[in-house]
Order: sequence, then C-alpha cells, then structure tokens
Amino acid sequence: DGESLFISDLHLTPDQPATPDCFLRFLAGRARAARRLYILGDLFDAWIGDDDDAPLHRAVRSALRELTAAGSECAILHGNRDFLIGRAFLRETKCRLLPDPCLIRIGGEPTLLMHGDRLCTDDLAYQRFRRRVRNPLVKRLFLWKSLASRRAIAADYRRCSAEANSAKTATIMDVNQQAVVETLRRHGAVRLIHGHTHRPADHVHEVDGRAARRLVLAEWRDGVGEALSHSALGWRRLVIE
Ligand code: OKV
Ligand code: MN
Repeated sequence: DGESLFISDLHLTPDQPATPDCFLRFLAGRARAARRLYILGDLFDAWIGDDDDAPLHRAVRSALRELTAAGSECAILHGNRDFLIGRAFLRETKCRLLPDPCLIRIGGEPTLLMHGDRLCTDDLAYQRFRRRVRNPLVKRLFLWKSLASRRAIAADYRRCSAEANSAKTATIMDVNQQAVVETLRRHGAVRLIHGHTHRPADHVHEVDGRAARRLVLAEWRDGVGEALSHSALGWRRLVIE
C-alpha cells in the first residue's frame, strides 16, 4: 500500500540554510513519490506561534501544502521545540496532527510513533519544563503576547537551555529503558519509532518475553538528512542530500 517515510529532528532555522534547502528538495522529490510522510517532531528549531511570518516558515508551509495537494498525506507530531504548531498551520498545509504517542498499523504490525522526549524520564529538569510550557493556560498566555515579546522570551529559553544541557550527562539525556518497555507494553506495540535523542540506532527490547524493535531516527544537519522508509522492500534508512 505504498511507501511510508518517517523523519524527525530537522531543527529548521534560517541560521543554517543548507538543511531547509535539503528539506524543500526532499518534499518536491522523494516525499512526493511516497504515499505518506510522518514528521515525528522538531521540524523547526523554534516555534512561537502559527502567526510567525519569517520567510523560512512561509516557504516550509507552502512546500508542505504543495506536497499534500499533489496527493501525499503528511502527518506530524509535536516535538519539544515546535509543540506550539497549531490549527492555522494545519489548515494551511493540510497536514494532520497526531497525538504523542500514536499507535498505527504498518506492515500488519502495531507500531507506536513518538517524538521521544516523553521517554527521557531521567531528565527531571526537562520534564518539569515540559509540563510547565504544555499547560494549556500557559500556552494561551504566551500566544496572547506580541510576536516581538514571544521572540524575546524564546531567545531567553534557548540561552538557559544551552547552559543547562552542557551540565547534563549523556545517560540523563537518553531514553529510560524502563519507560520504553512500559510504553510498548501499555500500547501492545511490537515496534517503536522515535527521534529526539539524535542517536540513530535499531534496538531490540524484550517485552513480556517477546522481542520489540525500537528504531531511532537521525537528526538532519549540515544539509544532510535521513528518512526511514517502509515499503514492499521492507524497512530501509535513506540518506537525503
Ligand atoms: C522550545 C526549548 C525553546 C527544550 C514559553 C509558554 C512561557 C511556550 C513557550 C518559549 C520557547 C517555544 C515556546 C523553545 C523548546 C527551548 C529551549 C529549550 C529543552 C512559555 C509557552 F513559559 F514563557 F510562558 N515557548 N519556544 N527547549 O524557542 O521554540 O525543549 S522555543
Ligand atoms: Mn527533540
């Protein structure tokens, strides 16, 4: 039933134009030949509201609209950075927003899609931040502010986060193994696809005596990306240049 592509962690920003260029070529080419594109979070390095009129955001919105108009489906999950992607963006691009986690069937197998940040349960400071900014009232108050004040607040957050992360160990910033197994068990999934950690790998976990696979997507950087493909040929990782 056609090819499905999975990508995440493009962290698109005008400061590094090679990656948006690569993504726009991907949307006009490889993605258009696919039946469905899944974006598993952090498409953007920052998202402070759908009304952001930066040229990069406009270009990406119209390229996604061209993709869906050409007949490919595009589903998107919120990442930890672009969790404010909202209704106006979805209306304009005709992308579908999926909940995190989201259970789909692919190749007959129950497969769980996540961004991945919810699995990093050892990073208590991040989970606290996550709860605070995802609070519906806090989000609403933020979106009521002018674009200029939202930009200033976001710049502050990024500065603090860079400082905090440099003090954290690699294990704290990876997924918690127990959280992975519990999540797979709770949803009856035999496969989990996520990004966020920037540690691309194929893992096997034992869940109630059965093997479950965890496919971690790579980040896009310096104009090179990765897409995980599922088709009649099975599962493959594609290099996107
Ligand atoms: C996103 C992350 C910056 C991590 C702020 C309420 C509040 C939303 C926000 C501000 C920041 C998103 C929206 C951004 C994620 C960072 C730095 C670290 C680890 C508020 C609602 F509290 F100020 F009112 N934000 N931006 N980080 O720049 O895109 O995920 S962001
Ligand atoms: Mn992330």
